[in-house]
Amino acid sequence: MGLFIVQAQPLNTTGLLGNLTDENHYWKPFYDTNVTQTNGNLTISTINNHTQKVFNRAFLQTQLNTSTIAPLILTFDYASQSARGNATFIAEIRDNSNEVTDNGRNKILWSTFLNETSGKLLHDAFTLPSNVLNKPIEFRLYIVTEGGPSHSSLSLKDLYLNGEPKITDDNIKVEVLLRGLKFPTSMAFLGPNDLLVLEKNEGVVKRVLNGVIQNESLLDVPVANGMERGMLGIAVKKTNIGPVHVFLYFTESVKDGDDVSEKKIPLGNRLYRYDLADDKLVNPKLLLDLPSEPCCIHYGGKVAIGPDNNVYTVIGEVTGDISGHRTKAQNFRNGTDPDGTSAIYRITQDGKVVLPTILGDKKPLNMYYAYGIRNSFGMDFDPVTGNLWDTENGYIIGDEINFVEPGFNSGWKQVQGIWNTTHAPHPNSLGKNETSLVDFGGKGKYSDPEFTWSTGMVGPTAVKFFNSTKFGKQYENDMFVGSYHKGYLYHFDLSKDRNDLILDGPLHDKVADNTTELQKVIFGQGFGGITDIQVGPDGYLYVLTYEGTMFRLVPST
Ligand SMILES: [Ca+2]
Ligand SMILES: [Ca+2]
Ligand SMILES: [Ca+2]
Ligand SMILES: [Ca+2]
Repeated sequence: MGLFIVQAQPLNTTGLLGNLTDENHYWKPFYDTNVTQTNGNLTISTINNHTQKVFNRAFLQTQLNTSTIAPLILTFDYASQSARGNATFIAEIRDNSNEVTDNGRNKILWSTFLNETSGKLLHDAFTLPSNVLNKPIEFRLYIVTEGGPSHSSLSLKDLYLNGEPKITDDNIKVEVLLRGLKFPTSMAFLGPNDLLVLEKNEGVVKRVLNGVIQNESLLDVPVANGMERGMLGIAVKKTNIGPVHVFLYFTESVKDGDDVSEKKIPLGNRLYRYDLADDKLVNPKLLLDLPSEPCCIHYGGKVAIGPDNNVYTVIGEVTGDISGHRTKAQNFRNGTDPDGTSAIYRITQDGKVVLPTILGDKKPLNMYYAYGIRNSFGMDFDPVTGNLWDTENGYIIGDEINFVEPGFNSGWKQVQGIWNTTHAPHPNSLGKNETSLVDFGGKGKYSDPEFTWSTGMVGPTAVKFFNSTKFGKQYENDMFVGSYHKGYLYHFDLSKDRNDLILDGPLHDKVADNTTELQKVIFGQGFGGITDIQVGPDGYLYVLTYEGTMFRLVPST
């Protein structure tokens, strides 16, 4: 049997533990290690005290024999951990086929230290590389002990790969609404049980009616689809008279995938307005034509309609950290004028400049609402205050949640998170005056993120305010944030004036310094790569993942 059937059918949340009873997949203790299963928990523990370094370990031999769509997320649910002396904990995946390294050992495909939990860590997740797929592998857990009294143990409640999501609040449960979407990036509701979903690589807009994906696409346009290119963002606006407007952001090309198959340069990252008529999107009107060169990442793409009825969209620096654009919008004081990258845009629904402008009158700066953005996959307006918030993606570290006032400068490429881009603490951060950044004649204002991660591999994506009472007063208008790499759904309370997040204890510094600190704001786990979050007309929370699943969070009873 396939232990990990990803995508083809839902994985059992009991993951590895569920297979302890399978004769083909069982944990083998090695070298003074006990492996026990009690109360549903898997515990590995050291037997003897050693005076020298010892790798106590347990193996699970298995095979990840199904192809999957990234990300491949391995989640640990801890029961307890007890470390004495200098014990450390390691998880590792080795190639168990014939491929061996020079020293005759099975090749290590992936390895990580497990965090010291101190009894506080409930769960942790890791994104696995795709090279662990389609070959026999050995999954190993180690306790490394070194001298002195070292009886240590690691007890897991569960260990699973791309399993079913879990919510930390028992009063809320997760339903699977549908599976089988192809790389969905964004969604928008037309009405109750009626929504539009974008499929990235084929450049299509699909309608989902009562949980069923309709066969006929509402729109199919040619898109470049390498890496982060494709059909990326959508917003729907109903008008009192006339057709429903559908705003779409995509990487337009001559035919689907010609950037990959023929090395064609895309036509551009473009924002269009369409009319919805007879189950089709018609009358395209080009509103923005943004850069898509030199290459294929940091394209942003989310679209939102503001309380001012203007259209907002976001684009990153376009291409990676070395070859990205170097203009004043990336805080290069001697750089060229902004070229359309690293911006949150604000335009009218007809694509006109909104007056008065915020940062300058020259095109395209006259449409910039914010700048200094490395990349973003999430934007939403606070339904109480009308303020804009976004998520941004850091380089190695420094993923962010930001309160985005008009003229906001997020600091890239001098600052990311609260660090300068060499990852030293940024001297001017945490509220002090900025002098080294571009401010467009005093019109731009830098501010630190309201929340930032100093841990890597987060990839925050969608941000959504829960303007619903369906989960009780305690969640009304709270902020939910999705993430790509670890499959976490985060939850944040806002301060009374709603300009800050309420962050207690070790998060009071607004920095998640480690996984343990994050536990308080992790609301759900095991979602896979979240790409969008919406509140439905039914008042429930909808979560979309890149693996093609749409979830709905509803009250448990
Ligand atoms: Ca297409
Ligand atoms: Ca920033
Ligand atoms: Ca709340
Ligand atoms: Ca902290």
